[in-house]
Amino acid sequence: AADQEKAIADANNWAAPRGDYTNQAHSKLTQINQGNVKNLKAAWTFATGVNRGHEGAPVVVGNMMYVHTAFPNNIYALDLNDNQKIVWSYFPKQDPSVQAVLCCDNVSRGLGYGDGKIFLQQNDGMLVALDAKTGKKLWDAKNTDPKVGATNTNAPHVIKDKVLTGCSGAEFGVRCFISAYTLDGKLAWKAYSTGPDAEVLIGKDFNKDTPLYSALSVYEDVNGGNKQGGSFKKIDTAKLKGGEKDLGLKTWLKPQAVKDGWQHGGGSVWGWWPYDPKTNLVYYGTGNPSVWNPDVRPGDNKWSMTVFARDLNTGVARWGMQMTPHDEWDYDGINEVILFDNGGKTYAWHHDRNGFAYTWQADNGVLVAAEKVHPFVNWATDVDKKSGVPNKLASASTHQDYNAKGVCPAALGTKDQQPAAYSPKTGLIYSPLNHVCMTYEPVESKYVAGQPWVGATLTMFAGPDGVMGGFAAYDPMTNKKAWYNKEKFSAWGGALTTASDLVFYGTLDRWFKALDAKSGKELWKFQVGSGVIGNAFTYSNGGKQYVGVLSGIGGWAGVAMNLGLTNPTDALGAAGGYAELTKYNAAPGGGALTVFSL
Ligand code: PQQ
Repeated sequence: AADQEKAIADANNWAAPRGDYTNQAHSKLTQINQGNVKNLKAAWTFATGVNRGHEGAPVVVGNMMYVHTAFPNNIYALDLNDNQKIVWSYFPKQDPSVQAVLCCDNVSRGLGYGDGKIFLQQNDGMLVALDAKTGKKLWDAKNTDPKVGATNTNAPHVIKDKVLTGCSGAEFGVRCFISAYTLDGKLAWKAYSTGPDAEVLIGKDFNKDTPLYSALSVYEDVNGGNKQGGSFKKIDTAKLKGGEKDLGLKTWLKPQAVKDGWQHGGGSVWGWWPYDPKTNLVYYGTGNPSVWNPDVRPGDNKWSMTVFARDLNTGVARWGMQMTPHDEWDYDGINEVILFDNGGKTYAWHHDRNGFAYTWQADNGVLVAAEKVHPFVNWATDVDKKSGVPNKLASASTHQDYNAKGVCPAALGTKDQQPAAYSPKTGLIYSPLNHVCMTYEPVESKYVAGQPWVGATLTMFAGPDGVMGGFAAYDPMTNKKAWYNKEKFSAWGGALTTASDLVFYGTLDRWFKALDAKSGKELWKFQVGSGVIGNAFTYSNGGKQYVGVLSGIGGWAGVAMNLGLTNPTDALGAAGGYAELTKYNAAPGGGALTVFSL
């Protein structure tokens, strides 16, 4: 939408979920700099009136700020020229039972803006467009059905004349997708993560520069593969035949827990999606294959765990690479892609849950770098550049009724929903980290529509550095680390970079921090009301720069403490791993926005 593109071009605004189409979360504002950041003071706060995890960031356009909340996904439109007075508010009516089918807390990752509208993707699957001036509802569309366990937590992404939204529910056996609507509410296209090429929107040119990404079977079984004692060995790349069709069907082999497993195959879509106007490609990742018990879905389970590049107009996929074929650990591939330029070319960067950071040539998907983000990653040794296939280690293979111990990273990955940021000034990526390992025991589980269908029991614990998290900078052309700071807990909130070489992020023990982007040295911090799982953002109003962040503990890391769950395996292992959060946060954490200025 023209108004959105104009708003994005003006650095005073924060008009898209990650600032602009690149997903860099980089601001050109420089008033707050390395010299004066120590003087940052709280300018104003806003309690959202809602408890539980608050993810994402508000939208700022001109004098208006639009703030979203966790379920029931209320919206407040605040006038920044009039002491943040509420101009309008919107209170969706959602069936409270939808909360029971959200896997990882009642989160919403924010709002979309464009065409004079504010777009909200409710947890109950309704995509809603409101008049940005008045809050009046203009249209809604039913995107997912919570009756079968399908929900939404993603922010709607407005890109040119489309609004993109996703689908959550791989812990409920949902067959997920990404969908694009026109700005007046008509479905333009829908691309499933599993199934026949016609429904995954795979055309004849798919992976034409990277044919081995479309190979039928990328592992050979060792000692019976899917059975206890078995594991998987990467097939010699020279023996792989690429360019195969309908892999979303053919890589779901039998026998399976449920007939035609791809029909309940997960591949959820709930991340942050960038767009490159030069090629008209939009990028996103798909989540884990359902069910978590890998033995009952032999095969690579395509196209779960995949980063796709799709044409914005048609949805047809240009390329797609599966990061974790035949997932055995819940290493969802949904983490954001960040686009950046280097030497006249555009690259797509992605820190996967599986503990590898990937860099592709953005237009054709050629893999240029794939490295472990931390040496503790112990399920694979490396990634084959031609096929994208990881060399799995038998020692980390998981099987039904066998408790695999000491697998690193844990299911929530070396990074989860918390988006990284990039600075074109330093040329570095800044990634919030999880430093968590696990035990993982797949168990038999029967599919019942609308009921949890997980099929594994986990415990989580701190990794070998003795902490649960960190924050690190990487060179995205090599994915080698520039610097690394430890954090007591996972850094579960998104990063922001500014042209004054600052990087901001929040922590689960309530700190909001500013670092020197070059060295990682901490320059300032402030303790907010509850743990931060929201994304740092910045804007300028009346000539003054502000930085802000939503607080409100939650997400997968905080859901157990929010619900008072204390059995270590509760909340898929988060209850034990993050038990100490109760020493830093009241439960259930209340949502608030805190905004700072000089
Ligand atoms: N959500 C969070 C969060 O907000 O902290 C963390 C996770 C989700 C995960 O680690 C997941 O695996 C996950 N999986 C699905 C899915 O497979 O459908 C959905 C979501 C979600 O929508 O929040 C999460």
